[in-house]
Amino acid sequence: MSHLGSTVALIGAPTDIGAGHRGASMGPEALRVAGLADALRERGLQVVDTGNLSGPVNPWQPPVDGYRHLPEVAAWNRTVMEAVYAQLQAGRLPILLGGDHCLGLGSITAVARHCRERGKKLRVLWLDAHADFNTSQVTPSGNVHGMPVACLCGLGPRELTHLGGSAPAIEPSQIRQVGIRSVDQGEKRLVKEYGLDIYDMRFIDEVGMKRVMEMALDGVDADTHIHVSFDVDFLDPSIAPGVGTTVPGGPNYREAQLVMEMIADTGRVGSIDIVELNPAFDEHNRTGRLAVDLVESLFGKSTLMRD
Ligand code: B3U
Ligand code: MN
Ligand code: MN
Repeated sequence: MSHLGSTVALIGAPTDIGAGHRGASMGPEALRVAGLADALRERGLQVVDTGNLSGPVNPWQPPVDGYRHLPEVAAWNRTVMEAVYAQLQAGRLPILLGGDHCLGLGSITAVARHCRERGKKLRVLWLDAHADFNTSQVTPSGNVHGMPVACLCGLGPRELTHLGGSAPAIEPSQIRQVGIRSVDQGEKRLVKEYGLDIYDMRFIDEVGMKRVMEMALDGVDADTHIHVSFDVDFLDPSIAPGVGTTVPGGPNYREAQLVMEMIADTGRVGSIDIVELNPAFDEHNRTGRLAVDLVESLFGKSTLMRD
């Protein structure tokens, strides 16, 4: 399946409501300035930029009962969920321009509903330095961008776990996490308990990225919808400094390209999040441009043969 002629919808969600640093709210514009729309058009896609969603301002308050900005996080996620669902209904491939990673909750809740209604299998590829499986009891920060995977699996406050009406939105067996290298103490226990499929950096170093992606994509078939949730802090900070929470020891440029190319080869990408890009930490939009470069590969651009 080629994406040639398909329509992609860019959805900006300019907020850092779930993050521990300000600035991911500037992510959508940085991706636009880095030429995302034209790069996708070059790949033969139609591109509709739907502009930016709006939501509550960031009140920058300390956590309450283990959550920072819970009502505002819920409001943003409801808006994101509706926007992503509307684009899927219209037959377009949504690309959510975050914003911090708490928005993956709204985005994936919408995608899960779409897949249920169409009888499609959902595979979520969570590319991240972090497992994002914290709860209010174990979080070291109260920042909800460290919790969306737990919430999607039904673990969290009702206003987040029941965004789509019922919980859980997805089962842990539908997710593969790649690039993980920072998991908090209590979070470790939870990911084990829930049986999350995590390809951490140690495993990637031991078996290589090619084998890891073969494993992460195993079972993907013609009835599968792949959702790529791309947290830019997945990348090694030496190539991607423009994020709030850098963690050393991430995939290098070549490994990251291979990840995107192998996902592209399946032809099953149905929706994407690009999150945590923080221009306040970036160098002349270098990380924004790298994200665009990698998204091009996700849509089949490669150096040889396939172009
Ligand atoms: N696990 C930490 C840090 C973190 C999670 N996601 C990001 N940072 N981007 C936490 O605060 O939950
Ligand atoms: Mn994340
Ligand atoms: Mn992360």
